[in-house]
Amino acid sequence: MSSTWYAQWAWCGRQGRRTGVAAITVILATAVPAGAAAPAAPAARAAPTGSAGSAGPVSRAGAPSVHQIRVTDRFVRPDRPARSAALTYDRRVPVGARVQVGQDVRGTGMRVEIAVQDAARHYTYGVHVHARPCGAEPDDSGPHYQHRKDPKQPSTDPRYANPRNEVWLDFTTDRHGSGSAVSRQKWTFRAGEARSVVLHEHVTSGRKGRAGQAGERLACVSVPFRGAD
Ligand SMILES: [Cu+2]
Repeated sequence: MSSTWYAQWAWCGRQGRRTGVAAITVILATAVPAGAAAPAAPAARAAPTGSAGSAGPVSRAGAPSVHQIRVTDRFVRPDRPARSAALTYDRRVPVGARVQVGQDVRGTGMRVEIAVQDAARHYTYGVHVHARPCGAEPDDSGPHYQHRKDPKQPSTDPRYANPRNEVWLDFTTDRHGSGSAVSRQKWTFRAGEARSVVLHEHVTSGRKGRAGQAGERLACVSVPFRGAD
């Protein structure tokens, strides 16, 4: 968990109270060609992640481009989907708890992270990237996103349902109900096939026949994850 990531909480808290709506930041990198006339300093400066909808270059000249997505919101009941990208179906993810999901795509790999505040205390959530957006029903988010798809669905085969072939973000909250997790992969999503992050009721199993299972779906965050270019 980088300090930058936590630093954004101050901003996202203010944003959430003021508007009550999803704050989605999509930052599209524009790589500066070698020898370009543009001065190096602005291109090398970090993108402004502290304001919703801001966009700007985040790559240094010559480095692989970086695409960033941030979704920050507060959980609402599933009958109010217009108010938030984050829906909760169960008291173990309280209405009003804050969530931030981020994706950084760099070259052919990516980093996905989640952070929550004001969730249940000392609680372990099983968390994964799912294929479809959140909906009124917990199952609307569909199956887990898999890099190599298991021909047998639902997938409980640990050769497919594992944290290298799927994005798992299990975490345990502290005494304040805060928690976070990071997943790094050497691949990126297929465009349009990864649409949400689901919080389940317990830690994710890795056992054969139960691999990838983490119990009931307690809450869901819709995220417009980027696919490969
Ligand atoms: Cu899941």
